Amino acid sequence: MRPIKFYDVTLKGLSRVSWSPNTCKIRYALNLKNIPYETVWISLSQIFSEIPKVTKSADGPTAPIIFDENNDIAVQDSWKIIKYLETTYPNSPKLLHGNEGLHYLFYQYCENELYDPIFRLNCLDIWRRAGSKGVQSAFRRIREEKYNMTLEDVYESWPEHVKEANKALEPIRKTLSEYPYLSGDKVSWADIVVASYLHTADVLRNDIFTAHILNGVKNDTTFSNWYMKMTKHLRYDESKL
Ligand SMILES: N[C@@H](CCC(=O)N[C@@H](CS)C(=O)NCC(=O)O)C(=O)O
Repeated sequence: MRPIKFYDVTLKGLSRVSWSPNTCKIRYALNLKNIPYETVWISLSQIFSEIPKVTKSADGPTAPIIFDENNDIAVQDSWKIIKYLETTYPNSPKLLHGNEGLHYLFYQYCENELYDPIFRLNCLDIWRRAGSKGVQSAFRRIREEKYNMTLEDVYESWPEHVKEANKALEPIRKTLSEYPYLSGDKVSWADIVVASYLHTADVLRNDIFTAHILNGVKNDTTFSNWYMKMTKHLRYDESKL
């Protein structure tokens, strides 16, 4: 089998670190499924110049995408990618465990409740490392319009983001106090989604993440143990620029 090409996004000063909550899901999935791949690192601005050359699609370019030479196919969007990997490589370890709908539901919960507070916690750091001036100004404009405040004010209001993230994590912590993984005995897409979102804060605002989220609930070591167990699967391939 030829290795799958996996497009991941790099930030200035963090070369070859999978910081993105979106691409990280697919790195986890490829590692856990033992599917051979090679990373193609691109910058935020290259999402717009390089991705369309691969997808040849009219859809707005986003990362992650994969290109599977074995079937001559490009797949865009992390949910579509995990479904593709599950059906195309049925002998690799399963991550949806025959429960696609339930995993989709959980994914939607995380997108709605967890993604945004984590993003707000990190958005000034992403902006600082975004690369070109053009990308930086578009990034700032879009987020400041959305949040109706400056990125610096979003940065300063981190206690609010932490509170919101911890609220969203409540049912997740509770589930992990009953089961080793979020969908039971085996690691699954649900674990990947939460671990990937948290990983962004781990990379970009490590002190706040560690003190207030990872160890944010007194006497709850189950959650941090689960997170540490997950990060062991965040390996890197022999990647190329
Ligand atoms: N739903 C998509 C979201 C991907 C996404 O938004 N990726 C970011 C990079 S981390 C991106 O491509 N942003 C560029 C844009 O939205 O214009 C997925 O899960 O793959």
